[in-house]
Parts: sequence; C-alpha cells; structure tokens
Amino acid sequence: MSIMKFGCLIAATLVAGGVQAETLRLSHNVGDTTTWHQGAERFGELLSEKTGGDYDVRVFPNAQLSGGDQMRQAEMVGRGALDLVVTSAINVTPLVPEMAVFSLPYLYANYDEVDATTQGAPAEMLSEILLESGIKVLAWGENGFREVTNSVRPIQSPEDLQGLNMRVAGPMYIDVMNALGANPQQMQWSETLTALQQGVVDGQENPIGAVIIPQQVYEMQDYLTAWHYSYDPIFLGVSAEKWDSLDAETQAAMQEAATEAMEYQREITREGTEEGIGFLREQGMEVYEPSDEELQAFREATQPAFDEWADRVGTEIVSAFQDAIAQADGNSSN
Ligand code: X2X
Repeated sequence: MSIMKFGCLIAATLVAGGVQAETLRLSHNVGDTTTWHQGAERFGELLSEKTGGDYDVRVFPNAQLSGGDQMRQAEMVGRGALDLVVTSAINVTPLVPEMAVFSLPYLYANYDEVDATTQGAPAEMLSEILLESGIKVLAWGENGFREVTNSVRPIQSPEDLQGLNMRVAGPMYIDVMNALGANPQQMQWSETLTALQQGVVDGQENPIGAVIIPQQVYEMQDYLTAWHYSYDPIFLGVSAEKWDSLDAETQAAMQEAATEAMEYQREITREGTEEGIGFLREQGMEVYEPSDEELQAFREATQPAFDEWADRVGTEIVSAFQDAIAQADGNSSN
C-alpha cells in the first residue's frame, strides 16, 4: 500500500471514531456448541461493550491454539503465549496439582456446597496459586458434576465398571477409575468422540449440561449413570502479563465482563443439566439414578484415590474446602 493510501486509511479510522479494537485470543478445549463456548462469546461481547469497542475477543474452540492439547493451554496463558483461557480445573493439575481439590471424589453433594467454595474464599486460595504461574483468574464457571457413560452395560455398582475401558481427562481420574476396577486411558477431549465412535474405548465421564448434550455423546453411548462422583469447575483466566499491561479502567471492565459472563455460563449449564436427563432418555439412552446406598458404595470404593489426592493438594486447602462445605450444609438446614 502506498504511503498516501495508508495515510488516508488512518485518517478514515480516526474520523470513524477512534483507534482500531485490540483483539484478544481466547482458547478453550471443547466444541463451539457447548456452554463453555457460549460463556466465552458472552465475555467477548461484554468486554467490547464495556470498553467502548477498544477490545474484542476471538474465541478458539477445541484447543486449536495448543495443538489439540487441552492441558497445555494453562501453561501457554501463564507465559503470555495466549491472552485468555476458559478451561476446567482438572486440565490445570499437571501445572498446579492443588487444582485437583475441586474434583476430589464425592467432595460435594450439591450446588450449594459447590457455590460456597467456587464463589467464595476457598477458590480464591487457588486463584492466588495460579497467579504464581502467571494466570490471573477472573471468574469461576461450571463444567459440572461428571457422570459416567458407556456402551457396554448399565453401571449400578463399582463391580459393573470392572474391565471397562474408560477414557479420562486427567491424572486424578486415572487413580479414581483404577480404584473402581476400570481400565482408564488418558485422552484429549478432541480425540474422544472418535474413540467412542470407533469403540477404542467403552466409555467416558463428563457433565451433562456442559458437554454430554451439546457434544452429542448420547449418539455414541447407550448407558449413563448419574453418580455425581466428581465436580469440575471451569474458570476464565487472563495472562498476568496481559493483565498487568492494562490500565485500571480496562481491568475493571474486563473483570465485570468476566463475572457476568461466567454467571451466565453457570446458569445455562445448570438449566441444561436439569432438563438433561429427560432429554437423554428421549434420545434413547438408558439413564440410571443410583440410590443413596449405591452412591455410598461408589464413595467407599473411591476413598483411596480421595486420600491420595487430598495429600497432594495439601491439608490446608482441603480443610478450607471441607469447612466451607460444612458451613453451607449448616446454613441450608436452618
Ligand atoms: O476433557 C474433558 O473431559 C473435559 C472437556 O471435561 C475437560 O476439559 C476436563
């Protein structure tokens, strides 16, 4: 382009009302039909609105920006190679093992207990630790309670898992599945749907509203057991390097946009989950909802994995979570 033309272009931009928007790149590791994606898109809209168009966000699904590796996103944001990330706690455990606390088997029994930790002081302990790795957490959203699906048989007890080849997302779930007698295999989410389709694995576990329904896992799996064995939050994080480069006004706008977007994301995820079991049955899945006694059997079988990972997380953090949970239970029975 000639200098003349370039000069005209700049002038035109200025006349049109300001400097061009800066586009931030946001990576997440599930498909563009999910509530993660919807939350990320909402964040972009709100950020643009609140900064008067100075910033916008381009959302990249399926861990495209980390070569399909869902665990690498956090590390990339940490060193400033990505601006923003939406990912779930379990994906960060290779970088920050303490993040496993949220997903300890049967830590939570309900959403009140979840909210008492993810929306309160316990999650802030994790935000502080993530900041040491260069990741500034802006807000916590929801992947959800992870439910098990497979194409072989209904799962009503730990015995039913014996010998099943189960795809899992992260290291803690390997130990949990081993404790249950299954054959776990760690695999990227981006490769899992094909693996299920081709019968490379028999089953997997993921939340209903955030992943199983939007990613049509019901097309490949016949049985689901709503065993609520592990909760998984997501978070919206920004590279600390990027964050530190922003002025206070932009930081405030970004913080507000993130809080609102993740609130919206939690809401639509819970709605999708609530309506989800009926929908899955309509799609032909056999859904099993275990009794309290049956849940107790799963809880007991996974206790060794809980103890081992609670050790890795550390007593201080685990106790802070357990105390907040006990307090939430106290409040709700008053
Ligand atoms: O890979 C999974 O199972 C998913 C999408 O739930 C996570 O990112 C942990």
